[in-house]
Amino acid sequence: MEAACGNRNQESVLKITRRRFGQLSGLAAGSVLLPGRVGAATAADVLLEIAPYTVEASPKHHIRTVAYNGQVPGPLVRMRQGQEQTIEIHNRSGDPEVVHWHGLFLPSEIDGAMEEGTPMIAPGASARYTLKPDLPGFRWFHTHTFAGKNLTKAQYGGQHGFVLIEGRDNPGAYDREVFLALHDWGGHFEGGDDGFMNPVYDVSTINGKMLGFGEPVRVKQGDRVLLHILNSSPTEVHWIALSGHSFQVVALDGNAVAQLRTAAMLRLAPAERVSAIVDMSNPGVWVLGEVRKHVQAAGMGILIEYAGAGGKPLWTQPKSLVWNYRQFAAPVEAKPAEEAFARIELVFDSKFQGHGNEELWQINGKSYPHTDEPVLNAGQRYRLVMKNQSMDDHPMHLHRHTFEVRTIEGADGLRGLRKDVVLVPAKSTAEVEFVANNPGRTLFHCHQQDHMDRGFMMVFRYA
Ligand SMILES: [Cu+2]
Repeated sequence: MEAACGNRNQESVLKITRRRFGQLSGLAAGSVLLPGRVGAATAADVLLEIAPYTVEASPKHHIRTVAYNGQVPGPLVRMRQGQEQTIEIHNRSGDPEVVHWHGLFLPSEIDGAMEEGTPMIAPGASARYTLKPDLPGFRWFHTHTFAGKNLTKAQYGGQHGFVLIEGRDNPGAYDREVFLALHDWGGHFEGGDDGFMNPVYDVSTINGKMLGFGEPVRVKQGDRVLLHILNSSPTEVHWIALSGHSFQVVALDGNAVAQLRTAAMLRLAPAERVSAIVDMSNPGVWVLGEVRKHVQAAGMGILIEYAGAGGKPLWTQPKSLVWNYRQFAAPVEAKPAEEAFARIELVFDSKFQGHGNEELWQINGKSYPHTDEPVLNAGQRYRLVMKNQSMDDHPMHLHRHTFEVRTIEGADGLRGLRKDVVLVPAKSTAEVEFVANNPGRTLFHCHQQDHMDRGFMMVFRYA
């Protein structure tokens, strides 16, 4: 099994010595392996340095941002289930920072959201803690700060990286893994048809590079490649296709799907992950990229190049956008019995504050920090009934827990669709269930940065 990013830097990969399993390994372009303090009695397993960095998306597109370990995306962090990791974070940026471990089940004090009680790391300061990863799968880490009107800060910037938690057994039915992060840059607010202000972007990248400017993903005929795709965009849903190929989706948000399905394209809302196997059985040079032409034209694409193939990269424009969650849910005969649950009703809406003004987002008529704090009883199963009365789709994220999607996109009674982010379509109701199995303050929010900044957050607390 070999891990790589599309634009990997061969030399930096060779320099990596995995002194022990689970150590930070950086595999993206220009990756730097920062050893623990040399000579220190206990070197950290994962060392993150937050510092200013310039992303060279193309020779003409240099983006000044803040990143982890001098690379975008940040280093690939591999951990093993149940094996304790020491994390050390140095903040060499000019702003207080916090690192959220998205999809892990950590104590609130280190989960990485100040709303849960994780301390911010002041400029020039460091943090050090240990964590024990549970449940294998494709997770990620990212900043969890406020951007407001500054569309270079928080998730608009370069602070995101992959986490892969390896299970005790690895089925290994693939030849190699490739990690891809979708991102949008250079945003500014523009008034939409609805009168609301929405961010629009100049540049879109995969692993920090615009289409044609990164290293291709190099494959051989007959390879089975496991793609781990993360949408780290601050606000945008993305649609991804690989011309000449299809995706066998094996996991959503790192959790194995109940039903393996082959898809012509993938849809990823902000913070969602899709893991999919691609059979490399169609030699050539192909584009993996955004299906919508204007987004691909802004740079969101990467080349998949077969050994020995040459010529112009090929892209076939799909005619329509196709995706639904329910195809990956359990087949009817495999559904487990229903369990008792308590309902938590949540109504999402926005408060229009006049043309050209940012709207305020509300849950049950209140904006964070004034939102309700529902109290959870440990061990109880809860159903979040999310009634989205707004005109926007929202990628809703629950920290520190996995939920099961039960109702979405008009489909009811779904089982086996386990996620930590779900895109709730406009003017619809979605329902998810989770077991309150991780006491501590738990943030629930829309993952769209401008929406969370405008109050679309609430905290659950345990009795
Ligand atoms: Cu939202």
